[in-house]
Amino acid sequence: MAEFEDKSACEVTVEMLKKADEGGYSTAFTRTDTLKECTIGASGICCKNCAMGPCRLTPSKKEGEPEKRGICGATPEVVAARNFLRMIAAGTAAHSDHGRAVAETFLMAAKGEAEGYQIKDRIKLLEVAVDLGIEVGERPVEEIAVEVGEKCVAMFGQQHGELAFGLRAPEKRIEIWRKLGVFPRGVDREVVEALHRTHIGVDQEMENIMLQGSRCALADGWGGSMIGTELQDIMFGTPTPLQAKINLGVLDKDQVNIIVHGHEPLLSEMILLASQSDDVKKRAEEKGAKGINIAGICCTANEILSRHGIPVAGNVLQQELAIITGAVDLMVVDVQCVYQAVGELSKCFHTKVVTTSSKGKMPFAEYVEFHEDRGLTIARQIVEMAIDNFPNRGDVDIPPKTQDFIAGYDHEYINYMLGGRFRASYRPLNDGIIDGRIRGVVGVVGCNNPRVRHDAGHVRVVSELVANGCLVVMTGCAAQAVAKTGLMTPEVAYKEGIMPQGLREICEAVGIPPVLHVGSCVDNSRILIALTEMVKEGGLGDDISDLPAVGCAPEWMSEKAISIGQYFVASGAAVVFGGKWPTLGSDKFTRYLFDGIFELYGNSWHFEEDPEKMVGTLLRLIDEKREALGIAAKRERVLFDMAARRELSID
Ligand code: SF4
Ligand code: MSK
Repeated sequence: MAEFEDKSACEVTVEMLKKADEGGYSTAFTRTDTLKECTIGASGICCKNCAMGPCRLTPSKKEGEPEKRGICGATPEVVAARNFLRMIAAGTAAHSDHGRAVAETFLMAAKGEAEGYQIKDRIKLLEVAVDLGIEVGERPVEEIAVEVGEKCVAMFGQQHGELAFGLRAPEKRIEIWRKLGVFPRGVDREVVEALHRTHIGVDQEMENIMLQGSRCALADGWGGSMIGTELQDIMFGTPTPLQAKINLGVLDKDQVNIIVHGHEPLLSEMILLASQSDDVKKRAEEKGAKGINIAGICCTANEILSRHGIPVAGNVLQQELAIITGAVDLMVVDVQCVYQAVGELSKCFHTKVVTTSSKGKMPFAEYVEFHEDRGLTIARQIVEMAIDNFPNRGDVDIPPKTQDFIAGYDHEYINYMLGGRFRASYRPLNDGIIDGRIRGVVGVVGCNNPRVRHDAGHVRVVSELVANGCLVVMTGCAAQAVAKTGLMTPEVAYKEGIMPQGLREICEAVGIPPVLHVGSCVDNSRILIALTEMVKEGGLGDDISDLPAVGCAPEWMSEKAISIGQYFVASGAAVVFGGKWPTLGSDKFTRYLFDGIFELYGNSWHFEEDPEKMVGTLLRLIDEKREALGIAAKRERVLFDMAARRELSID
């Protein structure tokens, strides 16, 4: 079992890996063992941007030998910078194409042309309308919604000027962006320009390449992602805290199990709606099932979790393991983070895998094209496919363990919970930081990566941050990793040894856990708004770069994570990544990202492979900001108490 335990810190995952091994099933974990990474590619110095290459600019082994150049003369730092910018562009494109699909559906819903979708949060609609400069007055809600939808759709193709949501940032940050010329113009334009600049023979200065890196990433955080989050909230409801369960034990042997996986809630919201109708439930009973059980994986899970408390089956590395339980009657996917392997693996079981987006098809899967104008009808068709597949089940082996946790802490709710309905504000949070009860705020986000022990980095970093008095906000698969430990329950505040007295007092008084689940990957835009609110509240400087707040991604793997990291850095927050760093082949470019850009943004990137050392870096960065603000207090680093570790099953 030890060998399996080396691969994951999640007990349920370890159990399923053993089962996969016994059954001879290939998973991302086993493929990692057999697939050696290409060290040149991994260090960012392989260029294949034209057919004169690929040019592998490995460092010279002999002293005095000149540095390698590409056939076009490209230096390692330029190759590394171009590769880095291409990652940002791909990440921005993924988040923003999600945002565009949401905006287009929103517009259809506002016009009454999207079956099953509606305008649920009218207050948020008006707030967003005001931010977009739309006249509200006594106008009908539908009319305002149409104008909001049109403005948001237009932000993707906007060619000039400044993205409207970027103007929500603190004034000082806006001035920095204007001075550097990195205020994004339109979402698509920044992605296109990033690809143009990295084409052979265009941008050959790493500093200039990275200006576009910032502009493109900002178009993600303050553009595509923010549009996605805001309009999803208006259509499906702004999240508020609710209790849910997590881990593969949420699958039910007696019910039809449907896994929703991918990213956009446009599909999963309709699947949920379709599964609740009486005749669909009756059909399930006729097939011998006690009901229909919807569970999520990856960020689709986070979306329907945050708004409906739908259980989470697991994070990205558990997608294949879910199928190996034999209990999944249908896995329906849309876009992003869906492993191609699930299609082929499903053929070893009765599970149907259904792709729904024309952007993402897969061998061995059935394709049911999703169209938002007939969303509910198509969702119903998919739910019926799952029901009809229920009698085909073979052996079922569901690991029984689940964990309760609380999700749904968006920035609006944080505002409300701290100050109450009549004096909602970030004042208590800022005061808690100023008086030292909260040492700092850390956003821990991102994926799992089988090249590092599954969930271990997230859990280690977060538990130690909490033990050292930090309030942690989380999104994505990282949030799911920590939800599995129990650190996302308010009761944790009453346990000994978990956190220092000051943080404990705040958690007890407000009734929150020390770790807040704030949603999916696009919801990192909520963290941008929360940081801005902290600045505007006062007492912690006049820019995001002054705050004792840091971002980190201990187990990242996706290009979206690089885009997220860059938009946080360009917005003024320090960012620490774990796992591996994609530019180490060029010292010059790496030093620029880690030190050079500090001059521009007031913070920079950092890399720390070891989670233990990562905590040290995060605390140091927080303490430096506290020192600069004149609110520093001398304190020792606390290690997470062993008894508490056992109580939370954190190894
Ligand atoms: Fe090589 Fe230059 Fe072509 Fe890249 S762009 S593959 S470095 S010749
Ligand atoms: S799903 S991007 S693996 S967090 Fe957003 Fe998880 Fe990373 Fe996909």
